[in-house]
Amino acid sequence: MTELKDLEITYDKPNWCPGCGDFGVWVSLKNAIVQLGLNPWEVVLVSGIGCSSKLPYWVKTYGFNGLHGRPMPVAEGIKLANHGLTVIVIGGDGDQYGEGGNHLLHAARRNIDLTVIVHNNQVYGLTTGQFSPTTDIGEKNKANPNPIMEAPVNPIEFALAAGATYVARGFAGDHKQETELITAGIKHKGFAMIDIMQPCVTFNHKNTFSWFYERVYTLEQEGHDIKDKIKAFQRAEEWPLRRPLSEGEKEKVATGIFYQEDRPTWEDVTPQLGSTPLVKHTIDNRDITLLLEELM
Ligand SMILES: Cc1ncc(C[n+]2csc(CCOP(=O)(O)OP(=O)(O)O)c2C)c(N)n1
Ligand code: SF4
Repeated sequence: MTELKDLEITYDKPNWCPGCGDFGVWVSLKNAIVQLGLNPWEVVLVSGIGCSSKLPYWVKTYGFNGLHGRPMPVAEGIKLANHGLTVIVIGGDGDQYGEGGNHLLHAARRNIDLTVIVHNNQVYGLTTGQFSPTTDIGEKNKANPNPIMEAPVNPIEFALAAGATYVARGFAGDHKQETELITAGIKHKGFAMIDIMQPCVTFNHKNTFSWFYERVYTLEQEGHDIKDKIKAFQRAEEWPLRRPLSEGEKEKVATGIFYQEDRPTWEDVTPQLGSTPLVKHTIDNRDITLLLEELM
């Protein structure tokens, strides 16, 4: 039985800024691994580059810290080589919706059995707060003195349209819900994307913990039907806004599971994998002469 102490790294501890939302995601992910009874050696955390992407350093499972925006191909490769493993992708909003957006799109439509946790702080944190694809319209800061004119990416709509079969939004200020969403995402058979709003206390002075506390509500409270894709799009459309706020208007930020469906995974429809992971297939000494002749 895995306990939290089995996931602790003893020689190092996180160097995120005090109060960073990354801590919340870190704790919730470890809780989810324990609650699911996963052994540390059955889990691989794959990340890109960014403050959030350092998370695998501080969880005692297998881990791979790759290139900015590129954790998805690595994770897909690991999953195909050994689909007995639980593979979890960790990245920031820049990593996943900017540089890695194309990989996210194709992994979602394949419905490969991965869980993607996006630490969405609406800035590029590690490189000192430049605007990311999810920065609110009209924002400006030291790194970007002119108000941003582009409408933000809507991660929930993006994942729904791409074909993800589990789509959720969490908030790093609600550990209970965050743990539940991550646990359900890992349990889900297919491509699960969890967008977690996690304030960057150093570089995003707008979307703070208190900003979210005043705006978040849960879909569960509203009786949302997670099997209804049209309703999921309607809820997703509420936020982020693609236009400046009107006078007296206040955003509503839905959290919880927007959508979940059962659909065959990429592993299910790839006959070469079968029920035994590729790494466990026995290699015999077949003569490949005929194959070579056919290809020459
Ligand atoms: C291809 C490439 N482009 C740019 C960079 C520089 N870079 C490193 S981290 C980063 C931003 C990370 O932001 P995000 O993914 O949102 O994660 P956060 O730091 O906010 O957690 C950038 C632009 C890089 N390392 N590689
Ligand atoms: S810069 Fe922002 S995202 Fe990075 S550790 Fe500090 S608070 Fe967290």
